[in-house]
Amino acid sequence: MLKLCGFSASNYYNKVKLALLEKNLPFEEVQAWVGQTDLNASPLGKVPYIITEAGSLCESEVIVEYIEATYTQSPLLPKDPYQAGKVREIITFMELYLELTARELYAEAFFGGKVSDNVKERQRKLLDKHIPAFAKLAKFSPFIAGDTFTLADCAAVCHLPLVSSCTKIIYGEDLLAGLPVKDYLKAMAERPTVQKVNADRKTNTELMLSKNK
Ligand SMILES: N[C@@H](CCC(=O)N[C@@H](CS)C(=O)NCC(=O)O)C(=O)O
Repeated sequence: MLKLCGFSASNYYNKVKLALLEKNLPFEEVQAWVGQTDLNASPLGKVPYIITEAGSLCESEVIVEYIEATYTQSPLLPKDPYQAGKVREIITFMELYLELTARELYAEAFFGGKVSDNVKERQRKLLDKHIPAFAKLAKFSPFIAGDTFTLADCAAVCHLPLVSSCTKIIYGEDLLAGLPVKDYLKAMAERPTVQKVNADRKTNTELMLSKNK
């Protein structure tokens, strides 16, 4: 059986977990905290990674693409290559320009650390440029890439809440407030798969924070 390695507080881990749940695939979760990962499977020590019968794979987008190509049930990408490209475009924007930009602030926003004013200013400028660009691509109608649940929703459900809460903590305002993110997340949270991911995330985040104390 496919093994998903990492921990449920991680947004990238949860993106893969949500894709597996949506496709109704059997998988085993193997808890591996940062610092306890298999460096052969994930050379940068990042989570998630998966163990398949063929071997290991790391990087969440590579993993979900592998799963999508291997298991055709409940497709999470449109058949049409251009439409599939539009889904991937939204994922790339969310990860490269929103999540990774906001990530520079997580140490202070979530982990009791400090981020310099310079970094806060630099990331704010980037977010002020990246968020309107993302807004041009995202559909929220009702799914992030249009009328069907796709891999872009698996990513959005896990990344957007972090960008919202982190910018609220650091800048005193949710920089995604101009987009229908709240209503979107509320609608997504009606899915049993999302409920499972969110419930596990809450429990695991508490565990992680108590371990780090
Ligand atoms: N691009 C990677 C990002 C994964 C990532 O950053 N995971 C975090 C946890 S949310 C991690 O493992 N951080 C530890 C580190 O970077 O050393 C992916 O898509 O899988």
